[in-house]
Amino acid sequence: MGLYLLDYGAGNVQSLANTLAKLGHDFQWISSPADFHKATSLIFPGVGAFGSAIDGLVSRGFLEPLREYIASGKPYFGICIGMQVLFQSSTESPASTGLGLIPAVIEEFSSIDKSVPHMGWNSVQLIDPANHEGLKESNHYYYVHSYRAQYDWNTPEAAQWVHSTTQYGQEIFVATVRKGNVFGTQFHPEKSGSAGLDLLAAWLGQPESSRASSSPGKCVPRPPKAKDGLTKRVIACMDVRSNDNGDLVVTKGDQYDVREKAPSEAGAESLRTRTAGAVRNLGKPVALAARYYAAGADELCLMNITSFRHSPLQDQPMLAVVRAAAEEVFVPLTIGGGIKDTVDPDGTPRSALEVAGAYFRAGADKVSIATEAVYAVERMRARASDAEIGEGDGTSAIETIAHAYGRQAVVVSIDPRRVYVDRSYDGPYKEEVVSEKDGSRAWWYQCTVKGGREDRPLSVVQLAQGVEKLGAGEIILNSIDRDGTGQGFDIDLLTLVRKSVHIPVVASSGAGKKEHFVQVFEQTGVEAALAAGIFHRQEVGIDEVKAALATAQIKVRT
Ligand code: 1PR
Repeated sequence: MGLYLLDYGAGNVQSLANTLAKLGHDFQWISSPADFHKATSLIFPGVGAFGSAIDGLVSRGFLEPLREYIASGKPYFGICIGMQVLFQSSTESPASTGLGLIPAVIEEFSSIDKSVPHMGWNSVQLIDPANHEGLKESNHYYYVHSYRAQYDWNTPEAAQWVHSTTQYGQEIFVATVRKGNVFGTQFHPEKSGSAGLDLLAAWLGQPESSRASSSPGKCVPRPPKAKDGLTKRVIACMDVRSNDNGDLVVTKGDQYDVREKAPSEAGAESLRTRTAGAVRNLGKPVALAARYYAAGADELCLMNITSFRHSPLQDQPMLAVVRAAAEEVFVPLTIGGGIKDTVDPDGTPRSALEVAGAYFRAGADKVSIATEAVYAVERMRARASDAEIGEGDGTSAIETIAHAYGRQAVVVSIDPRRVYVDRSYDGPYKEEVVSEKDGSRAWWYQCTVKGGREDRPLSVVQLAQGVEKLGAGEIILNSIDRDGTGQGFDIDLLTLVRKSVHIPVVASSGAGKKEHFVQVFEQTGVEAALAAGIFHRQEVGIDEVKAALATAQIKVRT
């Protein structure tokens, strides 16, 4: 069978390649227009922005061969943007024209009642349960997109393509399309754990003749239900650095200090088992990533906390870690640390976009930016008048990466610290001052750079709103005060930021028991919660966290 994958030059296509390898299918990449004639099945794993995808297809001379391939009746599977290009156009990139097979337009989600992008695990509702193609309504699949095709059952020419729908907020949108030789999913099967692997295996397992034929769908009215099916995400985070022997290890700090405490601070237990001053070693990154995937983590983060760059970009040790982790893990993988303009040891400049591109090609799905995000917002504010956030100038890492790969691929990791003030404080951050319920203490949250080593004159709300404006798709909100303490997430911090932005917020730092996850989802509107120490030390399992959330009637992927 001539199975080919289409890569238009942006986005993480490596994940799909890893998935097919895992499923035991050989494939080739489309590398020239002539390859479309050799393909007997074609998968287009599009990630990123609609316009970049169309531009990428045009510049490689792939757009017309793709149109001809689909018209020839041979099986086609489009993923995310690979499905969206079948439509007429997208408001994401009004100047670009899609293939126009499906007579409808892709539009942005409304953020009035929900965070945008729609990011996380949601369900599907089949139009005709008898025609499921391996899709299960009981499963959750991983979605990450800001634009969607609304399901319009009153327009039969478009509705006949619709195979299943999903609800986000009060919007019903197209989850999968199926007609003739075409199958398309808005979600990412290659990132949807075993549910996604099963779906791809079902499609690939059919004879090519079955894959190439299906009847048009029915027009089924589907009004929104009271609640959508998006689940809350539980994320395991691994802070990675080299230890004193030069080995890459997963470490974990207390308030960002990753070295073992001196005997006087550490107590008898540590005295026997640890070496004061050494970098804490909690395991090997790839082995831990595989363990968390198997345990049901909804996403994984790898943070390169010292962003070591003693080697050329392509030899950067963290790339090898991402490559190896992506072969084992079929849920989204975020990589952070050192996503900025850098220079190789031989003097070759590497833009943040190139650095991010190297990670995406290695198998990362999102990059996380911390220090550079603070500087970008500072620059943006400096260009604006006092009362305004300002405008990006298109050069920051957030903007360049979001433009090429889509905003859903750009996460900003914020490292704020509490600054205690008098209750009479009347300074520049007075609007953001939070007080203890009994009024005993008041504080605001100051942003830091370089892993908390340097404070900046920027508040957490200023940073969060600034990075949203620049095009970040998600925020990981750490707390230097809570990191590694096990005292629970900083609810005040999370509430403050959650209400200040429209993009998803991931709660981070301080989880000490499963009840802290219930608390953070019940008391703040955050979309996900991340923990490190309790998972690394096996004090609480991801399954226990999910069970506690389910008992508290919080939707989770089980
Ligand atoms: O500045 O773009 O190069 O990114 C550096 C990244 O490395 C940032 O995301 C920053 O948060 C992270 N980082 C830098 N130094 C440290 C450190 O610990 N010394 N890690 C560090 C910060 C915070 C979380 C942690 C949660 C949960 N770690 O990653 O996993 O706090 O921990 P817990 O559940 O154990 O409480 P750039």
